[in-house]
Amino acid sequence: MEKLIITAALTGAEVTREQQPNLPLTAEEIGVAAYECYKAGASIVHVHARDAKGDPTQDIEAYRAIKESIESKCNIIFQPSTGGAVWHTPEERLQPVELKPEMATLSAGTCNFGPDVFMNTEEYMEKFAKRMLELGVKPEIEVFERGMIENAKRLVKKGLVKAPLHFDLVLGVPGACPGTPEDLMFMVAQLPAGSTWTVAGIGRSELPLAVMAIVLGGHVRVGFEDNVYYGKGELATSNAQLVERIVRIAKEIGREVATPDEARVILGLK
Ligand code: KMH
Ligand code: ZN
Repeated sequence: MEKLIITAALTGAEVTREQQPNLPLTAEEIGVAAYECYKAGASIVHVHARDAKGDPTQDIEAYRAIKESIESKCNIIFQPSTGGAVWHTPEERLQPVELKPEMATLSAGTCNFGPDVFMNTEEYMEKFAKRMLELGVKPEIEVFERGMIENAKRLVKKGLVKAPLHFDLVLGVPGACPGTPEDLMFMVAQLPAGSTWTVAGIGRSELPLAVMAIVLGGHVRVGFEDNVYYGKGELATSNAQLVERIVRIAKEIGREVATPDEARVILGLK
């Protein structure tokens, strides 16, 4: 089995300091959190920027500051979000791709997202994919529902995304696909042959789905974007604490953990 890639989703667009007092918000805080996760065993950081008030922003300069902060500390793979928050325009969301990161997320369809709608029309999925292709940015295909895997296959047919694809199965978002073991097994079975995949279980599904992915040969995403708790009613003290637990479990099961450079090879990054 290939080595395990652990992604730390540090901040997200929705989580607040009221919900998680240790949420990293500034470029420096996000850089430090990325470094702690790198030391713990993560090889990718999935990043959302926040403005001076702590609100989500897709401003390219905010992402540039985060990228520089992370790169000054370690060689972890920087993966900015193009999902942003549900109210960002597609033009706002696409901005961090212009920094030519090694990877960026590419959401593969529209779904309910709690009380809101996370909008990803075909026109904009194609626009995002085309720009990433032009800039040599590897998309991580974000899948919240079954049909989104078919949308990704259509992007490949149109020549807008190159196989092998890398998927992030985001399971347990209220309003989208639940995060049960059966849902994960079903989604994995639908992926095109040769794909790599990671799972981001939301809330209480984070840990069980992560353990399944370790066993099945997938990869794992943890972090405050997806889950602010360590245990029932117990807030995590840091993103790194959540990474450390995955490393411990992987070691017990006998799955080695990838360094950032090993993850680059597995994902075919330049
Ligand atoms: N914040 C969500 C609406 C991504 O980062 O690419 C979308 C999201 C996906 O988080
Ligand atoms: Zn995200």
